[in-house]
Formats: sequence, C-alpha cells, structure tokens
Amino acid sequence: MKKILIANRGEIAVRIMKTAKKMGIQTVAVFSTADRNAPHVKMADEAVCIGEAPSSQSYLLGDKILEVAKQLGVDGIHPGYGFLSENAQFANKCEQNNITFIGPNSHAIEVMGNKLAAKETVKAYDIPMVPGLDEAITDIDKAKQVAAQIGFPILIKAAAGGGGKGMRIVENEKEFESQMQRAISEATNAFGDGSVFIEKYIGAPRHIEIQVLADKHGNIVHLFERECSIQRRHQKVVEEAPSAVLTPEIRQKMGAAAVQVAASCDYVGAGTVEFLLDENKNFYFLEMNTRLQVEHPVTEWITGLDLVEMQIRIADGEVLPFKQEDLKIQGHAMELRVYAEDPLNDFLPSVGHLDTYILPVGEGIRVDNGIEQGMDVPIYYDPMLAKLITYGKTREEAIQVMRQAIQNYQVEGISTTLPFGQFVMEHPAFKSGDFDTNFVKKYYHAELLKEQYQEEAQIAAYVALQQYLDDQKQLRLPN
Ligand code: MV4
Repeated sequence: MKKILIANRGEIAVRIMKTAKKMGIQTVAVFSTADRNAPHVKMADEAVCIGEAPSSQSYLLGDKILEVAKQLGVDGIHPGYGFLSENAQFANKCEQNNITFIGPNSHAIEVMGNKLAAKETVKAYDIPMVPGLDEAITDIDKAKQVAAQIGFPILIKAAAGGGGKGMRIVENEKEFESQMQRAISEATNAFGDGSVFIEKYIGAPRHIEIQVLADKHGNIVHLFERECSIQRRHQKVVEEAPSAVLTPEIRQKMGAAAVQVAASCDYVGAGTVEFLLDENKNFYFLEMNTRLQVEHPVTEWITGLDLVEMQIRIADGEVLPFKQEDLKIQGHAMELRVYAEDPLNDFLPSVGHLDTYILPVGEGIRVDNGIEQGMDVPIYYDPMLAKLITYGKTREEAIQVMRQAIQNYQVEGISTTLPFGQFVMEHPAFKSGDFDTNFVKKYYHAELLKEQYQEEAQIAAYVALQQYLDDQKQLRLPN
C-alpha cells in the first residue's frame, strides 16, 4: 500500500497517520468544516473537506469519502473506530471500488453486529455463553417460562444493541412484560430493529476483552486481555492490560475461546472479543467488536506490537509474522480516557476554547492526542479528546506513573475527566484490583472530588502563609 485515506478525525486519525508515516505510506485526511484547523488535517499529506460539521453531513458520508479516495488514487481506507468502521455496506463498497478496507470483510461485520446472529454463529464451537434464550422473543409465554427456569433477575437485551441501549433488568415475573415493551421501544428507536432476547443477569461482572489478530491465510492469534470494568454508564474510563485477576489458566482458556469466535466468522484483521467474568471467575462470551478499539494502546505496550501496522500488513495480504507461542506479556499498561466532561457536574459535556494544553512527557508515558492549545473543542463529536497511557514493570508502577502524569497534564479553558482519573488511581478498591463494572456507581460522588480540591486549596494556603511569614522575617533583617 502506497497511499491510505483515514476516514476519521481526532486522536485516532492522528494515531493511524503516525504508523502510516513510519511505514512510508502517504496519508489522506478528510475533514468537516469544524475541523479545518485540527491536528489530523495538518498532519496529513493531503486533506479534503467533505462537508459540514454534523457527522451525518461529513464523516458518515461513505459515498463522498469513496469519491475522494478514487480521485486521489488511494489504495486503502482505514476507518478508525466509530463512524463507518462497523458499516458492512461501506466495507463492501470499498472492495467493489478496488480500494482495500483496512478491517474485516463485510460478512464478519454483519454477523457480529447482531448479537443473536453472533450467538448462532459461535454455537458450533466450544464457547461458554450466558444461560438464556438465543432467539428473538416472539412468544411471551415461552419467554416467561424460560426466565422462570433460568431464575430472576434476568436481562432483556436488544439483538441489534451494543453499549447498553435497549437493555432492561427484570427482577420478577410481574414486571416481565412492561420491561420487555420498554426494551423493544428503546431498540426500535435506537436501531430500527425491535428484536430482543433474554439472558441470566450477571450482577457484578468484570468486563474483560481479548484482542485477536487474524490474517487472510487462516492464522489467528490472541494478544491477551484488557480489563475494562471501570466505566460510567457504558462509557469506559480506565482500561488496563493485563487484568489484575486472570490466572494463566483462565487467560489461556479465554484466549482460545476468542480465537474460536474469530474463526467462526472468518475474521480478518484486528478484532476484540468481549467477555463477562463473574465472581467465581466463570467467563461468558458477550460480543465481538469488528474494529480497532479505543483502548488498543495498552495491548500494544505489553506485547511490543503496533496494531495499526498489523492491520495494514494483514489488509495487504501478509502472513502473521509470529505464532501464539512467540507472544508474551511484558509489564503492565494503564489507560485513562480524557473526556471533555465535568466530573464535578454529572459529567456534563464541556466545550470551549483551550487556553492551556500541555501534555505530560517522560518514561512510561504515551499520550494519543487529537487537539492542541488555542483550539476550540467542537460540540459535534465524541467528547473524548485524548488518551493518557502509562507503563510500568508492575501494576503498582503503572498506577504511580499515571498519578504523576495526570499531575503534569495541564488543561485550562475546559473541564476534563483527569481529576476523576486521579480519584480512580487513588481508590483502595482499584489499587487492590478488587472491583467490577459497578465501581463508579458504587464509590464515586462529586463531593469526594470537591473535598480533595478543598484539601489541596488548604495546603496551598498554608504554604503561602509560611512563605509570607518567612519573607516577613527576611524583610526585618537590617541591611
Ligand atoms: C450483561 C450484563 C450482565 N448480565 N449481560 C452492557 C453492554 C453490553 N455490551 C453488555 N452489557 C452487559 N451485559 C448479562 N447477561 C452486564 C452488562 C453490563 C456491562 C458490561 C460490560 C461493561 C460494562 C457494563 C455495565 C453495565 C452492564
């Protein structure tokens, strides 16, 4: 590949271009009118404005982006995450136009995009799944019967779902129908598909996912796990690799299961298989994400691999240059997502002018960033501005480096989730590794951060007072 178009913006567009440049590949950026001065536009060899600020008029316009790609003689399109990355039709159109879609084939995207189709596809393999009814509910009485067999609480999920939309917990048989109707209407609104199914509800799970890589020649490996349990309303905030709780045996079993999930849909490229892990460390297949994920850097750091480079090489038809037994985990990596949200005010979006923006630097620190000082943060897109990633020989070291890096990350003009990250890093449950997906709900209140600020302000006041007193003494000395 000599030239690729990056059909994305922000930190991930910058991230992809870094690897392209390293590989000697020319880059084409596309941008909306709101992003004219954005870093991803400045960094590209060529850049084309594709429309107005709303993503429906720019970054989601597959046909327009394909037109640009053809005009500029592009060999491949990297979709990043979000936008067109899991659009099977777009992947197909790329191939029809002789442009390589840097990602899986449209069949894998389609199958894994529907939770029921995914379950059906992996059924033939030995992959643990949450007990449930693996078909859309059409007969309410039958569904109620199955629910009674599984035992309440149960969870109603949307087949087309993801990100928690269309999910409803049912505590007992009495509320079954009302909760089901809610799930159906939510799913219909969000996805235009009201099919729902039921599963046993796992109340305090950990969310652990396995990174896989598959080439076009049938070779598949896994790159171990990422722990993603620290999330707020289905929005991940902190991720790490490896998980603090997986034993080598469970890791091996989950890895093997993830490889089978990839095999079941003829997967090609980089993908992620999501699992729930219950209190007894039983794991269950949840879904597969058919794209490069936001949190891929923690896997890169513990394996020494460049996942974007692997994606490009695989798309180019290269054979995976290693076998499973060549791969091992080295050290520990931690990632904090920096969102333009105010943790003191219910995480409300915070947009505006970036008066100060200075990144932390140093050993064990990586920042994947898409903005710069002096910019206005646009309101049209995802509020994630950057990712702060740290590394240490041990988990404790990675946390320590993270705490220091947060201190040295200077942002003025907008609120960010950096102080919230500090709260997580200092929390005993997080430090001990004993937490689940309920961590934020269970432990976080804005008041705790406010107290922390007040304490800091008080210390600052004492220091200032001491300085003042010292100065007074000096001033009284005769010349
Ligand atoms: C579950 C579950 C408990 N039991 N399924 C949330 C989004 C979607 N990817 C699946 N999700 C869950 N499915 C059963 N049978 C709990 C969640 C869940 C969750 C999963 C991963 C990360 C964070 C979560 C937060 C709340 C609920």
